[in-house]
Amino acid sequence: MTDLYPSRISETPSIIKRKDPVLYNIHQDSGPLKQEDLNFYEKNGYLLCEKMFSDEEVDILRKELKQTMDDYRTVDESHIIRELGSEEIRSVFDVHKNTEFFQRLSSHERLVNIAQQLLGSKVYITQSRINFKPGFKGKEFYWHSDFETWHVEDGMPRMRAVSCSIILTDNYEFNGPLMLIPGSHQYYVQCSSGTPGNHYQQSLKKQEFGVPDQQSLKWLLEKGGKIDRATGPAGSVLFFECNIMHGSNGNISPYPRSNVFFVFNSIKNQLETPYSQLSPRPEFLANRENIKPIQAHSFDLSKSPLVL
Ligand code: 6CS
Ligand code: FE
Repeated sequence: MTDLYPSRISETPSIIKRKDPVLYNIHQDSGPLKQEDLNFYEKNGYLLCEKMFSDEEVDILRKELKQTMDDYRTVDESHIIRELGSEEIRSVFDVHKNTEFFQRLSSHERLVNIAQQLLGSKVYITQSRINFKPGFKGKEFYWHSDFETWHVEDGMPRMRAVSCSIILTDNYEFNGPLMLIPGSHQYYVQCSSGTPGNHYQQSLKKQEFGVPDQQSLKWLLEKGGKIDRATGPAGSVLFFECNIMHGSNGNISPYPRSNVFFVFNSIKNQLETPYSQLSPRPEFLANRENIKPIQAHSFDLSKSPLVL
């Protein structure tokens, strides 16, 4: 089978055009997003929906996030990622499986209906995580396309996934918000070759392979015209296309920046063997077991235990 998106096979990086649509089977009536939102997403590769969750809901979400972090503070398991050279928690993966609250949240109709509308099919979660970026100490995420990693290391066949980041703290210019290059999802940067074994153990702390070269980044930036930032109040939700070039700076401000992050993949785009010689990454990063389409639910976040 030919690989539509080869990467890390040559020492010389290059850029090819995207070979998949951005929106699938799209018409406005198939979900909650309006035509102008769909157009924005198609053109730019992301969409920030301000205040999708109310202040009361954000309080509950933040409490659950803190609880999860406290629960894992001293736990040494592979799905809990700490910062390089410190005990500070950077990310907790697989929250849609390991915590009841986040499991339910991942089926919330507000999120799922949008993911279905963008991807034109039923969806499932291929990866979930909570990212903490504490004040003073939060570290950066270097520029990358998620799809490049998911294709090469996890065997995601096509660009038909969307990440959904629920912003739980106000995001300012100065507390390390996500930065995105508009329109970069239309191009695929073929990164230079070489990936160490068990790459994820290092890349989740600091990614150095499967990242674009500086020339390609400059090229994407010239095309896109600017670096956009996902700034906005807590409760906003950012949907971003799996191939958009993004990253974030460290956080030396006193204000934390944390988010919950679900990756919805089309049920028609399930993972295969990696598009490389690498062994598949663990289940907590790339879900393959018991894949079922999500049934969207509407429920009240403040009910505890949550009633579906
Ligand atoms: O490894 C992953 O699946 C995600 N994390 C990083 C640091 N890069 C690629 C992707 O976003
Ligand atoms: Fe990413």
